[in-house]
Order: sequence, then C-alpha cells, then structure tokens
Amino acid sequence: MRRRTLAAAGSLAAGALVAGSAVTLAALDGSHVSAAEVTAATGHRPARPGDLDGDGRRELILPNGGGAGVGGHSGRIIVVPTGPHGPLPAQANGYTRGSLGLPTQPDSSESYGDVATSADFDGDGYADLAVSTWARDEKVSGAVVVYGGPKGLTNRYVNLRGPVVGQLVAADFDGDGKQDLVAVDRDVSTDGYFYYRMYAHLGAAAVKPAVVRVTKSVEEDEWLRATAADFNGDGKADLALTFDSWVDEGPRKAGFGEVRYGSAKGLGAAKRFGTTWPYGQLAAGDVNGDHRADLVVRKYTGRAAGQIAVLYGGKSGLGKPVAFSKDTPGVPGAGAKGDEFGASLAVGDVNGDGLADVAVGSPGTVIGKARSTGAVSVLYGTRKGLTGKGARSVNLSVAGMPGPVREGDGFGGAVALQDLNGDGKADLVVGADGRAYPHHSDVYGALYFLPGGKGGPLIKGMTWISPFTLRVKHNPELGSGIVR
Ligand SMILES: [Ca+2]
Ligand SMILES: [Ca+2]
Ligand SMILES: [Ca+2]
Ligand SMILES: [Ca+2]
Repeated sequence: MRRRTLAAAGSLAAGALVAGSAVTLAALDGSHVSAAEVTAATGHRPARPGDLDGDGRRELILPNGGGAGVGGHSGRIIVVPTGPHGPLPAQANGYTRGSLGLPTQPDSSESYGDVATSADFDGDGYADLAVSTWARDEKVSGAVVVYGGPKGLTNRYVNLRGPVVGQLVAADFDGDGKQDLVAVDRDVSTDGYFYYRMYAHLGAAAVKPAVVRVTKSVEEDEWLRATAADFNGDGKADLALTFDSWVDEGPRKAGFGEVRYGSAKGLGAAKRFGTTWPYGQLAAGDVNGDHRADLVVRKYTGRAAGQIAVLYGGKSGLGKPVAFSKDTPGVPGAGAKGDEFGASLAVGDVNGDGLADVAVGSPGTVIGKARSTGAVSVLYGTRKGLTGKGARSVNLSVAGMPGPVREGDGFGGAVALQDLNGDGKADLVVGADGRAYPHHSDVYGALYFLPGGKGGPLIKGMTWISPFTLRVKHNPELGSGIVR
C-alpha cells in the first residue's frame, strides 16, 4: 500500500528520528527515579542514554541506514566516541548487522540502522541500543536491541521481530525503574491501521509486546511519530504521538496529536491535544523548570515559513499549544516561504541554567542567494516558559563555521541537544545531509558539534564531522539523523 521507495523511507525515517525519539529530560528523570531501586537489585547504576561504554559521557550515535557496509550488508550505525572536548570523529566505528553478529539476510534490499534509540534496558551501567532492521525475510525484520559493555557495543542482542519500524522510543512508562521500549510502525498494517508495539521492561531478553492500534490510514503518505517524557510529573513517562497525512507532497490533509499517560499498568487511553493542526516532529523536556516535562511540536504550515508550539506539562497533563516562529520577537531572522522552521527539534539545557532550551532546524532557509542552505535557532527556557528573547541563530555563513554556504546544504535537517563533553550542559549537534564537497560528485553530508556554554552554543570549540574527519569512510546521508 505504501508507495514510497525504501530508500526514500529510510532517509526520511532517519530524519524523523531527529524530532522525536526518546528523550533527554524524561529519560534522565526516569533513570534518576529508578537508580536506587536498580542499584539495590544489581549493584549497578543504570547508564545515561547513549553512554554505551559506561564512562559517564554519552557517545554520538548516528543512524546510517544508507551507508555501505562490508560483505554485502547494507546500513550501519556509526558510533563516535567522545572526550572532554566532545566527539572524536577520528576514532569512530561503523557497526553493520554482520559486524555485530546479528541475524542477516545479505540482500541488496536489506536495510539496517534507519532509526535507533538508546537506554540502559538491562540496567547494568552500560547504555544499550535499539535499532531498526528491515529485510525481505520477516525473521530478520523489526528491531534488535544490542547491549553495551565496557568497550561499547557488544555482540549480545535480542531480536524483536515485527513490521518496519518508523521510530523507537525508550522510557519508563510504568514506573517500575526499568526502561520500556515503544516501536512505532512505519507503514500501515494490512487492516489499514497504524500500530505501535510496547515492550514493557525489556531487560536482557525478548518480551512479548502489547500491540496498540493508533489510527486508521487516510491517505497514501503518512507519518506516525512519538516522543516520551513525564508531562504530568507523576514519575511515570508518558507517550506523545503525532500523525500526519498528505498526498503528493501537498498540504497535510489530516493530522492530530495525542498523549497516553503512563501508569503502573502501562499506558492509558489516548487524549487528543490537537485536531485542527496537523502536527509533525516532536521533542520534550522541562522548559519552565516545574519538574513536569513540556512538549515541543512542529505545526505543519504548508509552504509557509513554519511554526512550532509548546504544550506545557501540568498536574493534569498537557496544556494548550503556544506558538513560536522566526517572527516571534527576539528570534533572529524573519520567516520566509520554504524555511521549514521546525523540520527538526531538540530539547536540552544548552546554557546550563537548569531549564531546558529548544533547538529548531530550518533546513530550507536561504542564505545570501543559496537556497535550502539552512539555519538553526536556539530559544531559551525561562521560569515563565519558552521565550524568543535572547534567541540565537547559527548557520554555515557565521564566522568560525566551515563555509562557504552552498545551495542544498540542508543545515538543520537534524538537530540534537546532548551533553557529549560531559560538562553538564547540552551541546548542539547539527546535521547537514545535503552538504557536498568540491571535487567529489557524491553528496556525503556533514555534522557540526557546538559545545553548550553560558551564552548558548559556542562556535569556538566547534568540531566538524565529515567524510574527511570521520574514520568511517564514505557516508551517504551523514547528518540525516542523530540517535536520541
Ligand atoms: Ca545495558
Ligand atoms: Ca506521567
Ligand atoms: Ca515543565
Ligand atoms: Ca537553559
């Protein structure tokens, strides 16, 4: 029924990941709540998401579903180790299904690593990685969880068979101190509905998922996206989903957002938070410091410049959407047609004041005469909520960034706010999957790491990650996604 080619689905799925998957604050809250419990049980403290080798600093993990692997394996995950100054691209490793010892079906249509998320599922002090995998053989399709260890990813895994995964989200939804995994369908099922699968307290063995129906397919090209955070502050993570649908890349025909609150019995019934806005990408974190996570979501505006909305968490759940755009006072630049403000979103505390901030990608932004060069805006959290005041904007023409800008760079097609240098402030990572290089005909893409600081992301201290600085060579789609 889906008409999109696999290649396109792969690259978009990786892009979609940016927006959404598991999260920053909620995941951290979840780990915090559970730490004592799990420590008592196992003698270990669960690792933060992304800290595969348990050294206290998370790695930069990149989906590279289109990356060529060895021995006929298509797709891989790239793990970039980190140090006190951030990512160390010269020490990066690429992991294919074959190199991890996962079940394979070497086949040109095989795909692995389009989407992924990280959490310490077995609570052993090493973060683990859930990765999507697709092949003609259904025994190989679905997702796998690869466990971490002192040297990073190990060859220990569990295979979670299922349909093609559009997104993976990890959080503790039932509050038992163990991380749960939600796998969202990429495609409509044979009965015409979209589902998600919930693997409760996954641990070190495969568990039978609860299969939950979300919505009926209405058009031919549709996305179901998800993120998780504790919006009502009851210590259990909640699942937010958005659905949007369109025909021939035209305006979205339908869409909604919904939230399902976590409870000891798992996720509750869906509550819609918008039926008039088609929503898209989403991310979450505590923007106003009231210990309840807030949801940030893209509002589709057709060819218009783009908007995002913040729905603040409260005792009884999410509040009403409050909109922000490039035209919000204080936000640099002015909204222009085709900017795609909100095409990627990330939430994290970049200036270290204890309140989460929001990074918004606008990969369609024109810089000078170069179309779709792209920009990223950073808006700050305050006790009164998100503000445009003091917002920053970064693009490849700014002094200190490795320009020159070129048409189609797509800077900001992916963003993440993750503490990669371990100083307690979230660092900004920006993907530019359209970045081409002189004298190279292929488009490889690039990523840019900007450390967090008191004044926001610091261009001084930038690390450039490209096919030329990364030990893993030849990376089409580099910068199309960043694993949460
Ligand atoms: Ca683990
Ligand atoms: Ca909750
Ligand atoms: Ca809040
Ligand atoms: Ca902040």
